[in-house]
Amino acid sequence: MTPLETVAAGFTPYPAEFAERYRAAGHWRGETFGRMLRERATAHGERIAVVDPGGHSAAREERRWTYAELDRRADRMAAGLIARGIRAGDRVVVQLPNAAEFFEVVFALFRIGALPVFALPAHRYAEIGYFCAFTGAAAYVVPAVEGGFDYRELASRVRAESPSLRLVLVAGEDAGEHVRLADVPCDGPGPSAHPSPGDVAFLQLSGGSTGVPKLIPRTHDDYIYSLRGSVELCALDEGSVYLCALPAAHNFPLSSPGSLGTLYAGGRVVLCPQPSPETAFPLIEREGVTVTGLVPPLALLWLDAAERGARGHESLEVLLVGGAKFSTEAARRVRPVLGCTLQQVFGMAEGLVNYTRLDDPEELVTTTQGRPISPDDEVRVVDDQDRDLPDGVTGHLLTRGPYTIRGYWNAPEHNAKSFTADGFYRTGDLVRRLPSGHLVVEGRAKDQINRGGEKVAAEEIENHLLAHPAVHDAAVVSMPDPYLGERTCAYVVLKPEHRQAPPKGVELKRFVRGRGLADYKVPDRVEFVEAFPATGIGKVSKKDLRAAIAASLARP
Ligand code: AMP
Ligand code: DBH
Repeated sequence: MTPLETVAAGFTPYPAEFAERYRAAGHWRGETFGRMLRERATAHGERIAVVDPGGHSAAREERRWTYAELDRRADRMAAGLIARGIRAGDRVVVQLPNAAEFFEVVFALFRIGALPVFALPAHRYAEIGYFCAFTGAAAYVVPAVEGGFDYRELASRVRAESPSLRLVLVAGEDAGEHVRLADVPCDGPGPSAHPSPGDVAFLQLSGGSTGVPKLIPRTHDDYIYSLRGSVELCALDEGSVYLCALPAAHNFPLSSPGSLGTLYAGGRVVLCPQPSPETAFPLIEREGVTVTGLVPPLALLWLDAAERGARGHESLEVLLVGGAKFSTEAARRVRPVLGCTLQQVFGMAEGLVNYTRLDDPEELVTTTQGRPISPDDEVRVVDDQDRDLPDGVTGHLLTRGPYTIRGYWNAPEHNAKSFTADGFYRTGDLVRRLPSGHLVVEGRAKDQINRGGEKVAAEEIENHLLAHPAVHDAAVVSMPDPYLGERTCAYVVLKPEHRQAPPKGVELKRFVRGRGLADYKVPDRVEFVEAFPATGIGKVSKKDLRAAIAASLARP
């Protein structure tokens, strides 16, 4: 199979009648990312597209790239990647910090028709090795050293075990045994064919609820529609300055409206090396930032800092908060404390994104998670038997629409469970719908912990715990946390022969970390029990475990 055939084989296309409807409605306009950047460069070439303050391993000094420069760089990077054997349909794992190179590489790949696989800086050997193996990745792009972690070493290890991986590119001065990203661009021939708007543009990651992360295939047409819709609802235009404070590759800061939405609107993206108020506020002030997106724990940190008198945030007009539930109490503080409009956003990399509208009454903005972008987003709230529920009653959220996937990439068994026969995605979220169409997130049915916006699939962590020689069984559940909303608690049953001299909790944490897992997935707490509480039919009752840890935390 050619790389393009491999991509197509794992992709569940939109049924023809839906594709036609979305085109007829003007949602899908036949745009692609490669051409979008070219058009913006033609329309306003000398305007600044990306500001990177530097100070990371990709570059010490500040960079300010115009649209024309980003466009030119993407072309030269595309030519260089082609010269090094990257072809349409190749998968390329991109794991970069918030650096200008992220856009140079990603737009180059878009132009070639190669697919970025959007890894996060926090991912380690377990995740990256899996992404490379599962996608058959041809290349992997990393920084040199970032946050004290040497990605070149990780890349060497991954490369030794991934036969498909032909190329490791390092953003930074010293690439070690790999290739310097800065040495790739050239003036050679560009791509011979352009990707089609209906082609898969990239693979995004799901927070997941299964043993291994799932990959989300998004097309140019569907994703660009979600950008256009977001740009409109967030009122972005050429004068907008978006601060990318969360990891750039995550779906929220990428597309809601995020950096890609900002570039779509002809605005300016300012990359923030890390999201603390100490770093972000001065940058906001210096660059005249007008809009940004944060997860709830960071929004709380910003609110507290501003209340204590920290300044610099004054140019902010809109603050988007999403990724996890933002409490009404915190939401009410945004306008008085930060002086900007709050926009709640409830989205998912699989598609559906809900926003509160900028002109919604304060009550809706502070108590709901918004309503869908598109009039063609179909939302169902159903009971356990998939029967529709009336407004106001909490149930499972199912959705289908012009930018929601019809299947994970290459996951037929899982797709049979995650999608209804007629193509609705089972989000795993429990919501209540108001007559206005606004949704209130009430909880979660999926086996996942939402650690302040960072999703942890319980089963994935349980599998790692089960690999420990002393562990007989493991059940990972959420526990309440005042700062992150939730943290992870691992309940563990030891093998009988290990009960006399049990390992300590920290040892199990160290063990999980040692298996090369992203830090945020390491259990925050480990509890040893003799047996798990069971449900009526004998399954582990996670409900009881959650209640037990919550009760024990509540005791003084
Ligand atoms: P993912 O599938 O990894 O992209 O994560 C999407 C999930 O994050 C959603 O299905 C929700 O569970 C959660 N989520 C995102 N935004 C919000 C929000 N504003 N409030 C509550 N949960 C959210
Ligand atoms: O949590 C998410 O995945 C998310 C949150 C807000 C998202 O994907 C989005 C907006 O687009």
